[in-house]
Amino acid sequence: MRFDILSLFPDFVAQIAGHGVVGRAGERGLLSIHGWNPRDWAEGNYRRVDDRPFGGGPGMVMLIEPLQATLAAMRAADPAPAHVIYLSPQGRPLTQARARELAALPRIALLCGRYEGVDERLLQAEVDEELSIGDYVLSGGELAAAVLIDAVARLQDGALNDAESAVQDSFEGDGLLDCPHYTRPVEHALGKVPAVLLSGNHAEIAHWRRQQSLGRTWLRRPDLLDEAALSKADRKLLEAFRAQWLAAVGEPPDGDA
Ligand code: 9WO
Repeated sequence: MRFDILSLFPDFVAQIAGHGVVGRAGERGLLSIHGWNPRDWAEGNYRRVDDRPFGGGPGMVMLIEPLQATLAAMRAADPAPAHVIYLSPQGRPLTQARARELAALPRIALLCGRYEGVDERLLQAEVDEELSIGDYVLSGGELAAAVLIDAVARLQDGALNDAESAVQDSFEGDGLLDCPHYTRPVEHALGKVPAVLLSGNHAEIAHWRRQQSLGRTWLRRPDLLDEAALSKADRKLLEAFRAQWLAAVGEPPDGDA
């Protein structure tokens, strides 16, 4: 799969996205990342890529022409059709489900805005999808693009090692939060490892982990619980977790119905 980054700082995105799992996927030939700087396609001695907003106000807006020229150069470099994504707080939320769909595409172009954003006409004409990685404002789309590349690249077949894939399946399969993890030492000033994990009883361990996942999702992200398809056994595990938690704390967590 091919990623094209359109940005005033394309190397920055390629750098942060080029480590760890994603870097290894690149070495394995599973993906490539290409940077395109609109400054290189801007006209005149000053190579302007931005101008003042009509209607007044602070900040600058990215010009149509340099971005169109950059997109044209990007398309001319490879015949594969590119799905063009603009990263902004106004986009639909990026989810694991959407990342999985994007991972099946042959080519994704990531348009990274700076300043106050991009002329709306360019977005209307050239962008297939606008995505947000969360409800906060960054200084530009670059970090959001790196996040998207990381989320999508690790889903390429062969990107993850076996151990990493197992972890991924347990999160993605059910949409619940992960259970807590422990390693050596068994006893530490900060606390003991839960005895069940030392029991060697794999069925009990699996039950405990499932219950922790359900309980943490209930406490921290009850919105995810609404979407999760819970089995009868899950409901019993969660009910027991709730009863224990309420007995210990005495009142339900914020926002619990
Ligand atoms: C800058 C600015 C300056 C003066 C007055 C108002 C202003 N608004 C902005 C602004 O929101 N700039 C954005 C920066 C324009 C699009 C690219 N930028 C961006 C993307 N910030 N945060 C994101 C982002 C992308 C995906 N998910 C979360 C946040």
